[in-house]
Amino acid sequence: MNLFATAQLPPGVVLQRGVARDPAIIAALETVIAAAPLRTMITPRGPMSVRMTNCGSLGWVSDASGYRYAPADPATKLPWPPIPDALATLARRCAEDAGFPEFYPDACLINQYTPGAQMGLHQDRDERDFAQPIVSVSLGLPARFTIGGETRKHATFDIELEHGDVVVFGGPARRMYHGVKRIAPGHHPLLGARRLNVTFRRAG
Ligand code: MD6
Ligand code: FE
Repeated sequence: MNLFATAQLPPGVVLQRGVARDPAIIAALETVIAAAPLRTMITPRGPMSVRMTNCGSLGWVSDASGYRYAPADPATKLPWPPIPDALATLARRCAEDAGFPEFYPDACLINQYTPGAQMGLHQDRDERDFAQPIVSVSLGLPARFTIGGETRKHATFDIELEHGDVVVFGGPARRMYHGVKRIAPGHHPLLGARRLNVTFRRAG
């Protein structure tokens, strides 16, 4: 772990650099994407630039009426694929190392960014229990991840997330606004011109 970087982060944000570099993680994600393909989700404010899918008993979905967790893929009406063991184990270990033992995610959101894609400043607040952390894995192209405070007006700062980095958002960080700046063009040896972000949540 990078203690210098970690020391500057707000309380509840734990950065674990390079802990998710095992290629088995990408292989597991590809099985999920094969069963539940990435798709553009619509929000009440328009289409997202990021393509998304899910695994787990609940998945994050959005349409023109708003967003929510749902047990089935709206595209097929089938349950989302299960969270592969390699991914659930990674998430549980990272949460434990950040001070959150017994993290058993039931929702795993996979976001695919290509150059130019971004994610606006948001809070994740549709999960039932904010005492449970969110574990976020970054793969492929690097990203500037913006962290603010509990209101939109709060000052923000950016951290650079690279392939294999994990961020655990827990405790006071759980309600902080955050987002991802436009991904710059580039090529990653394993993922090409894309970034995958995988967030593990206890939603239900
Ligand atoms: C991303 N991440 O890194 C978007 N949310 O592409 C998130 O929105 C996020 O990294 C909650 C907790 C950690 C995160
Ligand atoms: Fe988020």
